[in-house]
Amino acid sequence: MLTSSLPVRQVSEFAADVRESLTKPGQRELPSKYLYDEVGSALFEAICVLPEYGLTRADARVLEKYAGEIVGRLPSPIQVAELGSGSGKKTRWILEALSRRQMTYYYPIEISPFALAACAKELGQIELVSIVGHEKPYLEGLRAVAEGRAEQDHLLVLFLGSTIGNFDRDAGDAFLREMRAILQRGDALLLGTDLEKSVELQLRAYNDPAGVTAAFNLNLLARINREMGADFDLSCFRHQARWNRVERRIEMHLRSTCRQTVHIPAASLRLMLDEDETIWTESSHKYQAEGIPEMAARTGFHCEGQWIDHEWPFAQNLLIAG
Ligand code: AVI
Repeated sequence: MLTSSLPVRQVSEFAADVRESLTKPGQRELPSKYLYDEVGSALFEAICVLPEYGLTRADARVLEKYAGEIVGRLPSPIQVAELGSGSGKKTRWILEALSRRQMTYYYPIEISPFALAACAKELGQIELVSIVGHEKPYLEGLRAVAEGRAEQDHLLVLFLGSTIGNFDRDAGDAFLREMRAILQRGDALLLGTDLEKSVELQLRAYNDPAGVTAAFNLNLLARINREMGADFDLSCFRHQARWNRVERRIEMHLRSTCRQTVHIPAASLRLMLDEDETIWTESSHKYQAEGIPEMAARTGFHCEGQWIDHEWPFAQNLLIAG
């Protein structure tokens, strides 16, 4: 039996979100945050090691190479909060660099208890680092960390892996502004952003030949079947990755291969899909390095430094709350 089923309150929130997004006029959607149940999180870990998906390795390479330099630009003393820690592997470089100069508290913030456990296992052994996990949505967790800190402590927030790219551009700005409102002047945000590269490379990263990304995408329908008693027939859907040239983003869709009806009892929904109609499940916005300082200025930060991986164009941006 899967242990990742949600408590009743969250199932009904999930059902309400599924109902709302699938019945939107025009393009049907499903919120990308629901891709990450236990199976989806494991599939995402597998995506991160795919040869075609260079993003995670680039993110880690920049941190490994420049952690000392990045840490050298931070105020002292400083505590670290991470939004969506994942397994915590990349964070090691920053925590090790910081622990050379101070005792550090590290607060991973995650809604997934599995990811929090993996993170504690991965990072638990670093000397002079204490880990306190928060099983909460990002901003709620960050608020708790910010309120609990000692007066003299600054905060470094890590938002790595280009997760910001999964927000629409306006929602990304709004999210950074909300984050800024929780922080104090001089606090830091290390923001990872995947940079634009050839369309071919980008499409391959989200449509790998082994089908791992397809499985990750299709698992969302399987999850709705498991948790809501729905009857999606996965063999009647195909994974699709598209490059949206206007919005500068990859979009993941699930294409219905025939005209079909799906029942989702927990969402009180009977869904009729046409042949070739798609359900849009995720966006991954891509960035230009020169645009990041503007994004920082729009949202109450200034860009103090930028470190770029040229093998797989990716930028770590150090933003300071102004
Ligand atoms: C978590 N996020 C940054 C990944 C991305 O690249 O947008 C999720 C992902 N979706 C498909 N592959 C990876």
